[in-house]
Amino acid sequence: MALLPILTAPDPRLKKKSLPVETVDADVRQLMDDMLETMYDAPGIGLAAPQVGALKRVIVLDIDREETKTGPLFMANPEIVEASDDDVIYEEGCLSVPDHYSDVARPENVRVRYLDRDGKQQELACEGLLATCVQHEIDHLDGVLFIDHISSLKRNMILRKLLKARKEKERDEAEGKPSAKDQAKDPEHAL
Ligand code: GNR
Ligand code: NI
Repeated sequence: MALLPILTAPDPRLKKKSLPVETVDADVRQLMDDMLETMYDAPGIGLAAPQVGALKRVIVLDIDREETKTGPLFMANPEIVEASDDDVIYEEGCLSVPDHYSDVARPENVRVRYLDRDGKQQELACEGLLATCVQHEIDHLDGVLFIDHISSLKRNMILRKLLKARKEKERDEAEGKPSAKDQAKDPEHAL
């Protein structure tokens, strides 16, 4: 198992369409396991392969809610085969759009068909946060981020702030300052 670096917007790899997996082989399973570890570490409730620079149609999810305790889900080539007419609005975030959140409307319930970690075809009826998250992850496989669902004014403001934050982080690192994330993990800097 390994932690993989998560790409952040703007990055051309996050805008690309990912390719279907031919077979769920040992390499794909390794990618799934590394993605799950990376997602738990972040922490997040879903992760798509392009977010770690692998342009393959692979996603992992784990929604830890009373209503939807699914345990970890591994999906290759996920497809929405049915969607409800009714939409629901959730405030979404994304590990590739750190520190920004926006309301996004999506179908409330979806049925997803995919290959599981053993390469077996499965279908899963998704509702609540799981339905939102699986659609957010499949969007990543098509080069779409949640900010592509909001106004261009708000999207451009977020992208501008992300670029500024990246430049400040690069400058701090060049000066040898530790990242905020490393500082948070350092017991010297704990409360
Ligand atoms: O951790 C995540 N939380 C989340 C909250 C609301 C809607 C979607 C998500 S997915 C996100 C992790 C992520 O970026 N997955 O691609
Ligand atoms: Ni995301």
